[in-house]
Amino acid sequence: MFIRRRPAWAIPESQATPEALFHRRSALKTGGLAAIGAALVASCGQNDSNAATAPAPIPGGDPSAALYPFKRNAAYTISQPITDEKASTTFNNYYEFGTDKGDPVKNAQKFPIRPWVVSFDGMVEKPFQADIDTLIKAMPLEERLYRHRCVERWSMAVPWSGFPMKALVDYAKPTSGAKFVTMTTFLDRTNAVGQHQPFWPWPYTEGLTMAEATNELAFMVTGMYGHPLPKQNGAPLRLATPWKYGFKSTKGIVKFSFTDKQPKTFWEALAADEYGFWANVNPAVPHPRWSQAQEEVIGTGNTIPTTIFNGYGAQVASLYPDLKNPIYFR
Ligand SMILES: Nc1nc2c(c(=O)[nH]1)N[C@H]1C(S)=C(S)[C@@H](COP(=O)(O)O)O[C@H]1N2
Ligand SMILES: [Mo]
Repeated sequence: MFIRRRPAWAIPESQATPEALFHRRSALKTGGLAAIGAALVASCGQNDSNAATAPAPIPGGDPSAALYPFKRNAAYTISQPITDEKASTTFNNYYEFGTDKGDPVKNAQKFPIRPWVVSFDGMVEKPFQADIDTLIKAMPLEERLYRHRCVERWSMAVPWSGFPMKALVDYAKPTSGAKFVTMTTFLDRTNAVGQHQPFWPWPYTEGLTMAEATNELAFMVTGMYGHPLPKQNGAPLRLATPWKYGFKSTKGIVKFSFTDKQPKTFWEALAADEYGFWANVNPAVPHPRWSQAQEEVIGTGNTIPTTIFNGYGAQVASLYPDLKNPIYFR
């Protein structure tokens, strides 16, 4: 038995009105790592044979499955152990499927991920759509080991399969005026229980500058641990930007829009003072409600110090002209 508690940044459904969000923060100061720990223990205790967690089969099988595993790119490695797959696939943030860490693995399995069409629009030579399997086959596929740091102070280390976002940007052919790319998650109120919650600004959106999106580290993810992504981890297409807090890593992407205006993101629309557009990891810039100096490595119970840009400063620090400006770090 355990007591289900919300992470500090989440709110119970009953309080989930914009008014509640902005006026009841003082009631939300409890929780934090204790809640994360409880959720992890709970989710890891789930029974594998639970029918609710058995993935809905794709008719004819996952057309991309035979492409795995992708060849590992040795340039992207890490010094810490890879997180146990059981931990990283049962302890998730994917609010489309519920706000508790164990909700996505339970609630996402019936969600259909084929057919899956990805749209490219806005400031591109010509708007177009691509079937996910056509897109995957057109991309330079590889595996990378990356660290992932959530704004809630937990982290993991994962072998992602996918392709550089730079290759996707080239495929989209943005025009020279494009300065940002917005990623949009699916909207499916029938199959995503979290999207029944009407006050949140669905669909989930996130954005990057073109310089960020074409940085060598920005990675489009289609799989993990050498096979296609589990639904709870954002199948069939998600982002990994390992120098930024995890909420930038949009899951279940259906659209890339190119624009010359900085997009307003899902979390910015909800709480701009807490979850900004830039969201680069920095242990020296606390979240308004908690320190970011440390992180708990899921599946281990260990707490380790957080590092600037999550350890990826060599690749990305030059993207940010003023490293003293706290706006880049929330
Ligand atoms: N569409 C969508 N993408 C999302 C989220 C979400 O709720 N919806 N949560 C984000 C957050 S806060 C984190 S930490 C990561 C979690 O990825 P994981 O469950 O694979 O660890 O997904 C990110 N992408
Ligand atoms: Mo997160």
